[in-house]
Amino acid sequence: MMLGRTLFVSALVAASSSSVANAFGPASLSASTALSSSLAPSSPTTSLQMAAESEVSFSDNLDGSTLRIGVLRTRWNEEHVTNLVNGITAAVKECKVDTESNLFIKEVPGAYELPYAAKLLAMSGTVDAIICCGVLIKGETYHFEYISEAVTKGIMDVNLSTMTPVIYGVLNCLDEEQVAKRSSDRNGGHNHGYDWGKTAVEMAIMRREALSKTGAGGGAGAKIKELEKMGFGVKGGEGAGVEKSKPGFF
Ligand code: RBF
Repeated sequence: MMLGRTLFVSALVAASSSSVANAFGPASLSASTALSSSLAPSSPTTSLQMAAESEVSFSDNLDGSTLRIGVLRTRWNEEHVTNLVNGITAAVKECKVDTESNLFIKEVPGAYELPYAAKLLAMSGTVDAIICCGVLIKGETYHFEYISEAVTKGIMDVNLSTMTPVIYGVLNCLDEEQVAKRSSDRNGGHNHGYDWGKTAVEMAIMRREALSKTGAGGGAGAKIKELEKMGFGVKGGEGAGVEKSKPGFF
């Protein structure tokens, strides 16, 4: 499984680090071929190993020096979420994101509020990718199931309706011990925030490449340009406000 995923990610990174024409052209076919190999049966893994190891690898050459990244984080489960945000910050820093001026971090009360805040931030057109970061822990009632499902669907909706990559940085765990293993590198755990930071940079680069692709058919680039006219993404769109240099809300 790990090898398959690694192949898939390598194929994507190879495609995105080559020319724009390749990134969303025929080269992406080889990525989908690699994906099918990632569905091959895997050897059993213990939950401790799964927590401790990242199951995904990233290119060492992700260049985020011109990217603006938004992080929306909950106050629920504050300590764990802060650890995750620290992981995100370390990862984007490694990718040369200017964390002083190009990393926007905003709190919301709980995970249920994340999709709404993500939509506002995406519509502001001031960020290239968003990470929604929170922790849901199962309690005695059905709240966990309802919130978890709504948030998961809500975040995907914002991805597709705004064409802004919104990274799913929400842990859904049965207890605090499971959270601790996934939000910190301590005690054999792995901070998944680190992977979410790298994912945000990789997807923001992919979006930039799609945006710069022009010509007949247009693909994702044309779709994004259509959204800009409607006021999503500030650059030059009708109904768009003053262009902002800093990432943030309206
Ligand atoms: N928000 C979280 O981010 N994580 C949780 O584990 C969590 N558990 C909740 C459990 C209950 C019983 C309730 C009422 C709310 C919980 N929330 C949690 C808050 C939720 O995401 C949201 O902020 C509130 O429901 C207000 O919309």
